[in-house]
Amino acid sequence: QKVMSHKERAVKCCHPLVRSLYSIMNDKETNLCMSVDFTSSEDLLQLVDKVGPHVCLVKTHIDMLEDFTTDVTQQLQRLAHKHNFLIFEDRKFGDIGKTVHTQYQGGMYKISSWAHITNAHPVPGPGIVSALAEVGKPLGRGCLMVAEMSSSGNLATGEYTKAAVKMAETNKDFVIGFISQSRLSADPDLVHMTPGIKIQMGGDSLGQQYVTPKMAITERGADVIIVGRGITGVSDPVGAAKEYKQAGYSAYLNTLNH
Ligand code: UP6
Repeated sequence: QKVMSHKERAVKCCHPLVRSLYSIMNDKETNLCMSVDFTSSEDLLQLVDKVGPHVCLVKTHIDMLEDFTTDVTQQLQRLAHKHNFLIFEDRKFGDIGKTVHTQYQGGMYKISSWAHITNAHPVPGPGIVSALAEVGKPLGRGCLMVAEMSSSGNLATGEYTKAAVKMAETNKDFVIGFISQSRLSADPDLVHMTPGIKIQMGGDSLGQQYVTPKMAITERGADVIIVGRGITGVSDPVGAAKEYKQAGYSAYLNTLNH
């Protein structure tokens, strides 16, 4: 199967947000998304400012912050502009349409107002996509379906995963891809993002399972690798980010030559 380059996808993909993402990936030569799972706003913003030049995407769990104010999301947007990356709030919405509509648009975090990308579990059925789209589509936002997970014993397999793929393929005006562990759709419009990545394979004590950047990209077909503690948990996060960027990008270049 012929792989489309970032450059081609930056022009040909149907969703403007996907074209922006691939154009950033092409310009900055990176398919790295950093997951900054911090509890302090200052820690988060400081690291994002340092690592920003090396990533295409910064992923947040905004509800982990103990000192959240709207200033954090304003600063995040400023840094996204400064370093040319997109913001992905890993909210993993998973409720009925009416509830997720309010959670996405309002509450304390107002996720739709600052996050270019968010994600949703397919478990409630297609109503979750229509509800989130009602909020996000007019703002040009995009959503990823959590079609597979990295944690051991997870239930996102088989028919469940297939249903998630269908939800994506039939809602491409808002759903821009997947959180997955494998290539689920041949459609180049749909972005595959893979978490559970570390240079050292293995896991943690709470069920996380890691594969290497190279495995995720060349064997599992990831477009974007999502790295958290591999970067944030080491003494030199910027050095680590450069390593993951390099590993991820050279694996991508290899897929083009095959
Ligand atoms: N994440 C996974 N696996 C999934 C979906 N999401 O690990 O299947 C998220 C976690 C965390 C990040 O919520 O924010 O990706 C992975 O972090 P780590 O690299 O530190 O393990």
